[in-house]
This record gives sequence, C-alpha cells and structure tokens, in this order.
Amino acid sequence: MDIAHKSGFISIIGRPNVGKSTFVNRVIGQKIAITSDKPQTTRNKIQGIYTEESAQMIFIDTPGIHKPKHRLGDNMVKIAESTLNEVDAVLFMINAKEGYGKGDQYILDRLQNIDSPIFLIINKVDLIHPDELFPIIELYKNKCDFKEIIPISALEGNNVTYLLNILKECLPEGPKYYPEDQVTDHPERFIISELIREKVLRLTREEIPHSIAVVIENIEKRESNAMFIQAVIITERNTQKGILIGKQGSMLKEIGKKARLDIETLLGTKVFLELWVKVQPNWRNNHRQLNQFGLNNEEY
Ligand SMILES: Nc1nc2c(ncn2[C@@H]2O[C@H](COP(=O)(O)OP(=O)(O)OP(=O)(O)O)[C@@H](O)[C@H]2O)c(=O)[nH]1
Ligand SMILES: [Mg+2]
Repeated sequence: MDIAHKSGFISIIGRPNVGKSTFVNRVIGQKIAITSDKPQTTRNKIQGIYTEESAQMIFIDTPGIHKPKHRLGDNMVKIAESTLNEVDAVLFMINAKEGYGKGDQYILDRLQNIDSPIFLIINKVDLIHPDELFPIIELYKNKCDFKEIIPISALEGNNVTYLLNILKECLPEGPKYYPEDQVTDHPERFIISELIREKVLRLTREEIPHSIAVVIENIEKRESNAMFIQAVIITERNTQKGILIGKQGSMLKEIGKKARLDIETLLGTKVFLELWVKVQPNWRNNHRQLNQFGLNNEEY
C-alpha cells in the first residue's frame, strides 16, 4: 500500500539559550546551526531539512526572543516572530531548568492567534529530576491551547524520535520541497562565517561575543583541492580588537585553529584559514552594515 508523502515547515521559537539550535543539529545529524552557552547566539532564520522516505520536515531555527537593545536585536526578534504565520506547526521551546518569566509570557501572547498546531517542548530534561517535570507541565498546560507537551533532551537525544513521529502525523500531504541530500537552505559561505563566530562566542567573555560579526572576504580552491579562506572579524572597539587578537596573536590563533577543524569537517577537505580583526564602531545599529553582513530582517 502506498503511504501518502507528508511535508511541512516547523518553526522553533523560544527565549535565548533554551536549546533551539542544538535541537535542529540533533535532528539533522550534523552541525548546521552554531550553539553556545551565551544567549543570542543565532541571528538568522536557518532551515534544517530533515528527509525520510515518506516525509520531509523543514525545521526553522530562529533567534531567541528577547528585549532588543539595538537594531540588530530588533531585527532578530522580528525574524523569529515573522516565521509564526508561515508554518505548519510551531515548537515553543522552554528550558526545564529555568523558571517561567516575562519573556515566556511575551511569546505566549504572540502565540494566541496562530492557527497551526503549537507544541510545548520542555528541553534539557537531563538537568532535572523526573519529579520536577510535572509542576512545569501543570504551570504551562492552560496557558495556550497546546496540541501536546513533550519533554526532550536535545543534547542527549531523549524523546526526539517520538517528537518527530508526532510531528509527522500532523503535517499535511505534500511533496519533497528540497532534494533529499540537502540539509539546509544556507550556502556553505554562511555556515563557514558562523563557525568562526561560534569559536569567538566560545572562547571570549563579556561583551565581545555580542559585538562581533564575521565576513568572508575570499574562498578559493587551490592545488590539491585545499580551500583557502580569508575572513574578517568585525568588532566595535579597539579594546575588543586587542582581546580578540590576544597576547602575541594567541587568541586569534586559537579561534582560527578551532574554526578550521570544523570547516574541514564541513567541506571534507583541507582548509587554510586566514583571519584578521577590524573595528567598525556601532555596526549593530548601522542599517547599511547590517545589510552588508546579511543581518537585516528582510534578508532571510
Ligand atoms: N544539559 C543540556 N544542555 C542543553 C540541551 N540543549 C541545549 N543545551 C545547551 O544549552 C546551550 C544553548 O544551546 P543553543 O542550542 O545555542 O540555544 P538556542 O536556543 O539556539 O539559543 P539562541 O540561539 O541564543 O536563541 C548550549 O550550551 C547547549 O549545549 C539539553 O537538552 N540539555
Ligand atoms: Mg540558536
């Protein structure tokens, strides 16, 4: 008997740092979205395309919804909210370890007029005792007309297959929108710049992680198939530039080394990565520069 092919778009929204990107990587089985323990890691809408024989699910990873402090943050929140009306299902993700707050209420308000089914995903259950789960479900269950409440661990994979099966049931019949070997809608160039930004997020502290952007200036195939990549890390102040470069260039070297290994995995070839740092004051509020870095809300 022929089983109808199903497909659809699923948006994942939630506060920063709840594990949205970790979840998408887990489902796709490779790193297409960067993650870190700092909030506001994701800045663009990123599609993770999950294909099986009888279904294709396109997960849309979005920036965490927060109170914006600059034009960049404002764009990020608009991008996340704009996905809500164009999808077949919404996953509202919360962190099991974090209490209910104003930020969650803000998102719940946005969900009131959405027609597609909304699932509450309680992530990071590996961090709590099973007894702590019930009170969370009790707290949330009447706040929205959730289709289902599903606890998962995106990091360890618990219940993720169950969630995929439930989602498949609620998707409409439809075609494969993307070729089955395609895992994301973004070009390699974008993922390369993100992998570099991820290393900065993971290796630096305080205000640095949020104040940088990465621009790929050049990608070139050289003899013996090695890739030669040149990229600039943009930052807002001279002091930040100093921290990024580090003592005798040690920080930049470390960022470059870690990023290169990830890029080699992504491209499956040897990579030469050349990085430098440039100061551009207040770029996060500059419309033209946000455009240039692909960070305007109309971009994706
Ligand atoms: N223990 C545990 N940690 C998790 C889990 N899922 C994600 N994390 C961690 O939580 C942190 C944030 O994960 P991200 O996937 O970057 O979160 P995000 O929601 O995409 O964050 P933004 O892009 O800033 O909105 C990372 O340090 C992850 O390793 C989980 O299921 N369990
Ligand atoms: Mg993210």
